[in-house]
Amino acid sequence: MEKARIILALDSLVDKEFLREASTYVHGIKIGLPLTLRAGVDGVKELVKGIDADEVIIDFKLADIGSIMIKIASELDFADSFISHSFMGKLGALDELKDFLDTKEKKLYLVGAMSHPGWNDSLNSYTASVIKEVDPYGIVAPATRGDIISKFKKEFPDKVIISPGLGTQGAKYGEAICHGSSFEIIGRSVFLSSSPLKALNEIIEKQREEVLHCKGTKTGE
Ligand code: BMP
Repeated sequence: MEKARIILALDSLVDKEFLREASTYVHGIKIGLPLTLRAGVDGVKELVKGIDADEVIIDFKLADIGSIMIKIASELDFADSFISHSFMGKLGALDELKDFLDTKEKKLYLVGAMSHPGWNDSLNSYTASVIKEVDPYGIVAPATRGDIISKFKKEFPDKVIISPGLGTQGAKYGEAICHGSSFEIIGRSVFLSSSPLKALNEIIEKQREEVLHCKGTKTGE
């Protein structure tokens, strides 16, 4: 069966057996700083070893000068992709990180806009200008505000958009895909459940139904 358009957000320790099975249903997993601080880099490496994810994304939201971001990424060479903020700009920061990741054949995602209520959408024209200059592989845009996803998709039709903010943060499963995202990022709605695999399967079903429903009406392809 085709994998669900989901990236599991791992922000706390999870059971390896659960992850092994869950990874067969979803596109990718996203490793947060809280998990890495708890498990250590070797612990995270061990956790993801042998799982079936197509993409392992490190989400430390890098936000520093280039050489420091490169140092951090170098310590995590088991990952396929890295998420960085975009507000630092290109010269001396994101240009260096992007070049480094390109040489390692790894992907860079830049945060276009965040999902929480306090994000100021007037920053988005600036983040979009940085995204244009840096030309990352993908963009993080909020499931909580579908119109913002649509704007980024319109401006960057070839970029992979990944979107957090579903379930616990309020957005409906499938809604981000319907607005143009490639993958929905989901964490607590799975991991805080007493039965994470059951929760994940229910979410996958809800996402499929919503995307089926919006196909042809928005950008649910
Ligand atoms: P949850 O489904 O538990 O709300 O997790 C969302 C995940 O997406 C977290 O790992 C968080 O760091 C990340 N995230 C977010 O919630 N909002 C953003 O704007 C950007 C993120 O990366």
